[in-house]
Amino acid sequence: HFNAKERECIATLWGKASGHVEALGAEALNRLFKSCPSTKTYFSKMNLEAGSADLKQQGTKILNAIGLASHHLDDMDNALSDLSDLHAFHLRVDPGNFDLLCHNILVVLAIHFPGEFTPAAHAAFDKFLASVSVTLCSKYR
Ligand code: ZNH
Repeated sequence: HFNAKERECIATLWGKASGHVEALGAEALNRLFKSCPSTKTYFSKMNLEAGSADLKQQGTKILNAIGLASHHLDDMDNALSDLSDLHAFHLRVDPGNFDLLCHNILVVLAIHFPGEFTPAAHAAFDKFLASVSVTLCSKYR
């Protein structure tokens, strides 16, 4: 799983991001929708313009879930259980979309926290987001 250095990197980066979930989350979603337009189909009822209230609200929810996961590196299945039910049984988001979102989250962190986004932190956070994605996709059949 995660070694001590990885845990330190994840905690440091999340420590920087946690106070800005709305802005960072909205920016990550805006970048996702601009760079991968097919992902917009899941959010047909939302206003997906840059800076919209919907984008801020959804971005906040996603990043708060990632924050929760960062505090449960060793029991993510439990901590994200309801959320994986939602994505697998109700939303049925194609698993490939998770990589796209994770990539855009990394881009946003790299832009806003260049000092903390060292190669080691990049690798650790990438691994962390991948394991959040695996968890959220674990109940797909
Ligand atoms: Zn998701 C929802 C998280 C991915 C799509 N999400 C959601 C929520 C959360 C989340 C928290 C809310 C819930 C409630 O409300 O209860 N996601 C998440 C995370 C991730 C995700 C953490 C990763 C990392 N999602 C995703 C993707 C997609 C999605 C990739 C596609 C593309 N989600 C979604 C939808 C929804 C959600 C559609 C619903 C919205 C509404 O509200 O309508």
